[in-house]
Formats: sequence, C-alpha cells, structure tokens
Amino acid sequence: MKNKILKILKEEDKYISGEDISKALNVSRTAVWKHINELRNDGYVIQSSSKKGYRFLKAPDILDKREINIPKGQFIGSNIRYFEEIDSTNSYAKKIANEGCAHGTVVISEVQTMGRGRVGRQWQSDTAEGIWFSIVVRPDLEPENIQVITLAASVAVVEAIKETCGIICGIKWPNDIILNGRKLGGILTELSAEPGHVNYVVVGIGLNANQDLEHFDYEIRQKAISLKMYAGKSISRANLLGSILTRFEKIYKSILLGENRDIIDKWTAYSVTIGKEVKVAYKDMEYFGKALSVASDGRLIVECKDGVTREISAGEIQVRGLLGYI
Ligand code: BTX
Repeated sequence: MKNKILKILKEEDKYISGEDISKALNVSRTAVWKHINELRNDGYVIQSSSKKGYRFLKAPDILDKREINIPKGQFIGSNIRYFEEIDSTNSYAKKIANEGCAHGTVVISEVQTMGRGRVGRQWQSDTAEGIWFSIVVRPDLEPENIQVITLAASVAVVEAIKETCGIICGIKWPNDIILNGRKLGGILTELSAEPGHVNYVVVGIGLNANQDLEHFDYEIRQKAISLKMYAGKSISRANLLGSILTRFEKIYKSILLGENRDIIDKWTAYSVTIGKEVKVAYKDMEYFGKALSVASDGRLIVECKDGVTREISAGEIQVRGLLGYI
C-alpha cells in the first residue's frame, strides 16, 4: 500500500487530497496518513497542507527499486534484491544464481563489507555514496564468447554516465572505467560454465558516485575518483543506475543477435587503451608492445616488441599503460 501511495504522489506532481488517495486505493484516510508517515520515515520528503492534502517533494538518495526507473517489460532489473549492507553483491548473486534465480536479477547493496575486485583484489565500497551492484544473466553463448559481456557492460556504464551526468569517461581494457586519468569504476565478471554451456554470468559493477577524496583509503587516493569529485556536485545514483540497467539490456540483446562488432566499435570509441604502448604481464612473463584493437570475442590484440602479435584474454594478464595509470 505504501508503494501505491508513493506512486500516486509521484504521478500527481502537485497536491492531492488525502480523500482522493483513499478513494483511489479504497482505504481509510487514517491508513493513508499512516503510510505517508512511514514513507517520511523512509526518507521521502512529502509536504502536507490541511486544505490541499499531500505533495511529493523529494526521494531519499537510496537505490531501492522504487527509485530505479526502467522501461516496462525490461528483464534486467525486473527482479531486484536490495540490501543496506552485504559482504559482496557478486558473492550473493552467485549464490542465488546457483539456486536458480531469474535471468536478469539485479543485486544491489548500499554498502559492501568485502567488495571484491579481480584476482583476489579488494574493492573499497564501505560507503553508501557509491553504486555497487551485480546482474545475473544466463546467456545462450559459448563460454569463450563471454568476455564481450564485460565490454558491453563498460559501454553501458560510460553511455549512462554521459546521458545522466553529462560526463565523458574512458574505458581501460578490459574493465576499468576511467575519468581524468583516474579509476572511477570497475567490472568483475564471474562465470559458471561447463564445456560448451554457460550456466550463468554475474556482472558486478562498482562505480564511485558521491564520495569525497577522504572517503577513499589512503593507498588508493592517488588513483581513485568519484563523479562528485569531478563534477563538483552530487549526482543521482538511482537515475544513473536505472540508465545503466536500461542500456545494458539493449546491448545484451544485441550480443545474443551476434552483433558483437557494433559493441566492439562502441567500446573502441571510448577506449583509452587502443593505440597505447602497454605492458602485458602474464605469470612470470612480460611483453611490451602496442595495443592494436579488440577482436570480436573481446580479446585485446597486442603487437609485441618481440615481433609476435598476441591476443590477450582478460583474467590472464594485466595491462598497464606505460604513461601513468591509464
Ligand atoms: P580491479 O581488480 O580491476 O581493481 C581493484 C583495484 O582497484 C584495487 O586493488 C585498488 O587498487 C583499486 N580500488 C579499490 N577500490 C577502489 C575504488 N572504490 N575506486 C577506485 N579504485 C579502487 C575492479 O577490480 C572490479 C571491481 C568490481 C566491484 C564490484 S562492486 C559490485 C560487485 N560486487 C563485488 O564484490 N565486486 C563487484
């Protein structure tokens, strides 16, 4: 009931009387009053006037599904599991994916106590100023073609940031979102597969939204950035998340149609890696060379100084630009 009242207040966008709400929902005026107070306790700002009724003013800065707008019928985000705190949205997403959760389920947490990066690294996400979430998909693709999903997610993130904040970011192969030469976000894709068959893919996305520099641990202050630090003002996390989910669904559908080239072209347009001198570190080996392009399966093609052109897949290597962090 509380959410139905919220919907009416938001749609009305001006004062609406308690009586009109009670009639529309067939509940007593006391019940309406009680639910409005509950919404206020949730952080919603609702004006009231004894003559005119109630008026919606402002939503709290939370990533609750009531605040995330996605188009009707969209499957990514049609099922949302929301937490105020969790160890890692990726760990939880893998657990529910193993238990058979719906394709397109999204796990969101305001805070993570054990946010994970790649290869056992930590992802600092101990504040509700960021956007930390994981998407579960069950694509009908060969396991070796999954890497393009990470590229697709980075394109969705960069385009959504452009749309909702007017800020242009870059992508460092394969999964870093870069702003002003610093790390704004990252993507951790985890896969459960058997030969020839993918059970599920969890795409975990972490984005620094409204942190100030002091929020970051000392060790990463030189390389981390948030959208607020760049723009000088807070951004709406819910708007940005809604836009990412919407764009990701579109791009995901095009992958299933085999339109990888389109995604790779978009990814290349935002890339800060292609054309750069890079160092490829794999196990004990190090290669120096130039990043030439990305193959249709998402591998990075590097022309190495030893004369060999190598195709590098994520997870095996680290690529460091030789000129600073990117
Ligand atoms: P990564 O391995 O590329 O990056 C991890 C490295 O980035 C760390 O070693 C540290 O140097 C730096 N770092 C850590 N936290 C931050 C931060 N908040 N901002 C900038 N730099 C940082 C990137 O891994 C993939 C990260 C995915 C995170 C999401 S959040 C939702 C989901 N759940 C989960 O546990 N992980 C994913």
